[in-house]
Amino acid sequence: MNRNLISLILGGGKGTRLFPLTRDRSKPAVPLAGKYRLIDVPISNCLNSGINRVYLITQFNSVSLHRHIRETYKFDRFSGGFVEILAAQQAMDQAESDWYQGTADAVRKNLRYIEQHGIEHVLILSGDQLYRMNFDDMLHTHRGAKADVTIATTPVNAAAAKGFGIMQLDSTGRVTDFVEKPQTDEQLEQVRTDPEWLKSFGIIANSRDYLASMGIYLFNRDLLVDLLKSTSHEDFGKEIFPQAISDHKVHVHLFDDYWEDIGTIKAFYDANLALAGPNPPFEFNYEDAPIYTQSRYLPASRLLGGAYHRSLISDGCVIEPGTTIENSVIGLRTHVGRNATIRNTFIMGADFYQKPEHRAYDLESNRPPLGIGEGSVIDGAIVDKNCRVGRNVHLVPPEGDKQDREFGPVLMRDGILVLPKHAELPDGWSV
Ligand code: ADQ
Ligand code: ADP
Repeated sequence: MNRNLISLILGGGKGTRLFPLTRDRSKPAVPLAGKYRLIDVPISNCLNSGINRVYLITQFNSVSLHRHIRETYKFDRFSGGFVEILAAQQAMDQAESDWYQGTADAVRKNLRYIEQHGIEHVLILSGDQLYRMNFDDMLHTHRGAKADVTIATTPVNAAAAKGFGIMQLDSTGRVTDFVEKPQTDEQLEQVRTDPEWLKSFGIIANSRDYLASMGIYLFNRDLLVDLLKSTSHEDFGKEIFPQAISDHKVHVHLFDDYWEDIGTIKAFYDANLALAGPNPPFEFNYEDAPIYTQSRYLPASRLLGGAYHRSLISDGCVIEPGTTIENSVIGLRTHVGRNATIRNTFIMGADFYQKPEHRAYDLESNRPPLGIGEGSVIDGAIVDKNCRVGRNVHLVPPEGDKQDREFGPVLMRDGILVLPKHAELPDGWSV
């Protein structure tokens, strides 16, 4: 275990990009791949890299996040390990209007944890990315270069480059230019990297001529404290790095493997469905570096007959006969009624089981029970937890229409229908 390094995970600002999934919970608690939560990814990467002192900075500490962290990440007292939530809402000296500021500001408000005795390095991570990385390799790069700061970087193409902080390097790998989200052709040209340079590191560029910051930063502790105390910069990408590169040794750690920023509805949806395919770009079950999550005592799922293709079915589900499930992720405790069709959809499942007599009672009183009702068709949607979808409901985005809008309780984002947590759709409901 690395005792001189702490990790800070940035667990989300306003969380508007993942709305409505973040309506009732903080971003790190958003369910992922049927049985995990977003926060399990960076925490598991830390634990698998020998880092067991982890702070999670979040704007608000939802009950679900707190419960998940408490029940999942337990350390014995000899290890010195912890995962601690630092919520802005708990910093009583901050006025409410101060909450939602940038990443550097969020770290600045928690300087007292960073300034603790014995800490040499601080690793700053994002809470909404899907990847597997050994941070020990990054520390090795950092030490080898005698860097003050090391930024993990991955090559991306010109279209993607507009969404990231893009860097230019000298021949030693030191950052000489940092442009946050370059938009114009001139800006892009300014930060393009010669593919030959990448090739010398064994990376085939294939038009990925831009080195993107992955939002993963390794700082020498004293420098980080100094940078945050001596400026009022609010953001690492927009302000801290563009300035720091001239006065300090800012280096990169190259990474060329699966890495997705899943902070938008579209990216989140695509990444989840990609996991259901035959050759998923990301595996949760690496023996030497698994992704951890809460262990639950749930029975195996019951699939009572139907056509199931390229799908993940989580624990504790009951799928009635005659169902079609295709290219979908079905979360914990989902009940799917007879002859329902679910395609290209992420159903997050339920937090609790409903007894048969309660289901019967709901049906008698014309309220859809938990789960997906008989004969319903869902295609191209995210169904959040504890939803009640009635019988013969048609939840399919209108053809050719990509405009963000609302259909009753259902929101359309990037052409994907999102049914928020606890929502109900009566029998026969249609978009
Ligand atoms: P963005 O992802 O656009 O770019 P930002 O919105 O600052 O940057 O978010 C980074 C992470 O910090 C996210 O996980 C976010 O949820 C979290 N976060 C933001 N504000 C926060 C706050 N006040 N408190 C707690 N957490 C907060 C950044 C960099 C780019 C880089 C990309 C890589 O600025 O240079 O390329 O990340 O994804
Ligand atoms: P989310 O995943 O949407 O953030 P929560 O974490 O708040 O949701 O809920 C998950 C846990 O809450 C479950 O493990 C379950 O124990 C409990 N829970 C939530 N709602 C209920 C309920 N209505 N009845 C029983 N338990 C519930």
